[in-house]
Amino acid sequence: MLSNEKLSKVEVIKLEGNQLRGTIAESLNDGTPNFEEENIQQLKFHGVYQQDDRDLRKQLRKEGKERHYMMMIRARIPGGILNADQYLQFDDISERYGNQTMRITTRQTFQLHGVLKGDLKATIKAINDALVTTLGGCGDQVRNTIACAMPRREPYAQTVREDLMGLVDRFAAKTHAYHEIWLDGEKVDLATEDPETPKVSQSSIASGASEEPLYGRAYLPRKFKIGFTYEGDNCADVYSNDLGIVAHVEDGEVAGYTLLIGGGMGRTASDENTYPRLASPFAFVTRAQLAYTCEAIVTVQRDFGNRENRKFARMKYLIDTMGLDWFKKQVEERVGFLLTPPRPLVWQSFEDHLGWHLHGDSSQGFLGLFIANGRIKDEGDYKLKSVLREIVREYRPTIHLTTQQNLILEGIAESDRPAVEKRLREAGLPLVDDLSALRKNAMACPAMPTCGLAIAESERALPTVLPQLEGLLARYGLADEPIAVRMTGCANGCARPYISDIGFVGRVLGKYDVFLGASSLGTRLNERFLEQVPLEELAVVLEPVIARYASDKHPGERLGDFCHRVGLETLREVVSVSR
Ligand code: SRM
Ligand code: SF4
Repeated sequence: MLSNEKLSKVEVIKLEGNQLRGTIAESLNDGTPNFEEENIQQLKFHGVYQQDDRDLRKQLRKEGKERHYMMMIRARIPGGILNADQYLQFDDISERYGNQTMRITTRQTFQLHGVLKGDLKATIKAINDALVTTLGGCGDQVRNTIACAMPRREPYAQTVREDLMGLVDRFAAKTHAYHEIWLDGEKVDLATEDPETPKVSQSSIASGASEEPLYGRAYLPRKFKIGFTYEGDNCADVYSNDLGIVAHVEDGEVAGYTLLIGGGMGRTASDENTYPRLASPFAFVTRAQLAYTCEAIVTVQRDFGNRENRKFARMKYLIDTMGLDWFKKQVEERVGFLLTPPRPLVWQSFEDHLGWHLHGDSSQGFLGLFIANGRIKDEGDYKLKSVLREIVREYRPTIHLTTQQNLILEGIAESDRPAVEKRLREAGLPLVDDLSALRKNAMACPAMPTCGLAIAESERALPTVLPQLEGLLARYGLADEPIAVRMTGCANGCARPYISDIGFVGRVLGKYDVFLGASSLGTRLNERFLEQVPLEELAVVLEPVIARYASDKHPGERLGDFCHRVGLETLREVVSVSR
């Protein structure tokens, strides 16, 4: 056990925070627009980040005024599934208390931005009224557990869902603080099945216990991310999680899971000792072994993860410091049996589940919609938020949020499809067939003006680069190539730019490092190709690479694989000659 002097500041705050209470309740009534540091850290566990409007910072400073504080609230929506009422409740809450937009995140949940401190309690209460929680949205605990978003009606998918929800329950914080602070002590029973869409199985999130049997007083050293998928379909980028869980389906049944451990994208641009890492194949477990093996993995990280320096506190650094064999022995000691080696994994696809798909030979299906940067909003003639509200009210689909920031309407009758699609198009939402291959694979993180860590634009900058790249690809006859572009406003990697054909990572205001060479299947990271390229030149500097790709690519070869095969050194020479 480390002495308090050695612990990082956040560790001390957690230890002294009385199981996530801090003085949040008192601060809610103190009439100020913001929280102080200790409570800011505690609030993350409750799904709340304190932010300020960065567009206003300069002006307010000039006027001698304080920052315009506002809160971002992140829900926890396991596997991204909501019923129609829950969706409509989020829509309503975002209108009443937020900035009128809803943001689908890369971990398939909703973020609401722009909530004022005075409205925070009412907002969280309203989210819980929809039987959704925000506890576990953020903080040093197991975060929202993600899964391949494709709606599947086969019995094996129900089994995987049950196993996922079992882990969600097991890893949910058990403190009563959340209910005391936001729900006036009420305990909401989320275990009830929704009669409308019974497959949306909910979990109980807090037992009311006054202590944490799993997390203890200090919770985990850092965030911990879990992702599920099915062998062959890596739409959810499972290798980017601390713990990836890959279901093997044989003869229509779940034969077990291959576990991958130690993934994480975060790095600090100024520190070469930090790095993105893909999860390593670890073990194969049966369904019966899944929960306690996962718990053993989480507790090894809990007990040995770095609590002195948060930069190195993710499980990937523990694994690299101590070695995979050491980690395995620790887990085996805790589970009491020898682990079975992981099964070899074969991936066929990584693409999101967009467009229209029928469920087998039924008359119902699902429609996957591309949502630019996950932002559901109305703006001018673009009436996405309104039209989704109307469609959800009328057709009552189940909503599946995806890990690529998109949204699937599930349970639409084939006969209703033309009317639904017509309404979406009229509201200004291009359907998947209207979009270039580049656009439907593009993602950006929020960055400015809400993210306190952003050093460059992202969500507001990517739309200026995409048309230039589309033009470039069209000139070289590559308009149909599914090239994934991902942009972030800093090196933390929230839109997973290190697993994409082209990654743009904000380095300073207006300039980006360019990354190339990843495997589109999510099994190889890309490498830094160029540094500090101005936003306006991003497409220009890539022209020689695209030209070379057009002339030298093998049939079916993806841009990332091509760059890896040819080598970034060679491609850098091509670029420098043409500059
Ligand atoms: Fe993230 C911090 C947004 C997915 C790695 N991330 C943040 C914060 C909360 C900034 C902060 O700490 O003050 C951002 C809030 C911005 C805003 O205004 O909304 C933020 N992260 C996001 C979202 C909304 C991006 C998006 O485009 O959707 C995603 C929310 C996911 C969710 O629902 O839980 C989001 N963040 C990710 C991912 C991708 C993933 O998990 O698949 C990563 C890389 C994977 C990983 O965790 O390694 C990621 N976010 C980070 C990091 C770096 C962590 C590290 O290990 O170094 C930070 C900074 C930190 O934790 O110190 C961060
Ligand atoms: Fe903010 Fe950086 Fe994450 Fe973008 S990548 S949301 S700028 S922390």
